[in-house]
Amino acid sequence: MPGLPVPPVSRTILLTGAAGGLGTLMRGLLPAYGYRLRLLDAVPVEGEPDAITADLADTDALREAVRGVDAVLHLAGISLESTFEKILRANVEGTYHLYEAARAEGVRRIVFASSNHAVGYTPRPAEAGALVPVGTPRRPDTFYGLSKCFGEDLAQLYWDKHGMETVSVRIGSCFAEPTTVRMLSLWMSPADGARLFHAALTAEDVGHTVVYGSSANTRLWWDLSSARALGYEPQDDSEPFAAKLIAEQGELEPDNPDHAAIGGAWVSQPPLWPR
Ligand code: NAI
Ligand code: 15L
Repeated sequence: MPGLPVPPVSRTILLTGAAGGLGTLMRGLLPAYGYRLRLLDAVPVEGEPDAITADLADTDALREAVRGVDAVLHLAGISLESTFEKILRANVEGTYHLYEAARAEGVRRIVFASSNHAVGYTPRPAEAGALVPVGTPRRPDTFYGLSKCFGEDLAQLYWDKHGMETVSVRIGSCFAEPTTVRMLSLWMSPADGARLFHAALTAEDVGHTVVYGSSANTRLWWDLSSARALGYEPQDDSEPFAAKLIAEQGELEPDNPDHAAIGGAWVSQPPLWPR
């Protein structure tokens, strides 16, 4: 059947952040790949009475949640800029607690939702067709982006130290449709998101691999080759949305805050201090 994975898999995956936007999309899409999903979120997951309601700070609940799963798709966390203290607790300490629980329970692989904001200050390519490589130095644009850098380094440490594998997916913008001109370059359709997560969950010998998460956009800014090497074959392109968005918002001219860097307007966002 077109669009469905071949072959289907039969694996139990812990999906953290299951109540969120991306978690909700993936709850809809990943079962078609054969996954059994165990769900976790700090808040109840609507329509899912068996979902685990637990904070990433609850180490006992995390141990139980990861017990017996084949892999974790780790989406939980603060998904926008916040105070350093909040980011520290949810994204830094929370991700550490998850990795420790997974290590203790012998889970072999985590797919980690990193973000374009880990490289947010990277200038967007000046020439059409030039692509930012996955090995570009990280340049977080926010405390949020910094926490994603931490997550990537944590993943590397757990691979080197414990042999636990991770695919860190620097997601662009995964929503039903792109809503800004910048997103025309970074958009990952939900269906391509499921394809990429499936590839990241099933590819062999990934060690710690960092990939960018986008569809095959005509206006792509970054290099998808490490994602493709996992077996990811994006099927979508944001271009059908381009004419309408450009008519409404204009091209990314220098006066547009989204113009200069991959992180868009996030690079000019003032820091949020603790109180
Ligand atoms: P979201 O904010 O809609 O969902 C995040 C979920 O995590 C929420 O349901 C929230 O309750 C849960 N959560 C937050 N702190 C928690 C904690 N301490 N313990 C347990 N659960 C907690 O975010 P979205 O858009 O679904 O993103 C999912 C992940 O993907 C996030 O890690 C985000 O940083 C990352 N990402 C998403 C992108 C996107 O385009 N949607 C782009 C780049 C990265
Ligand atoms: C992210 O990392 C956020 O989690 C998501 O909500 C979007 O803002 C996305 O980046 C983006 O840059 O569009």
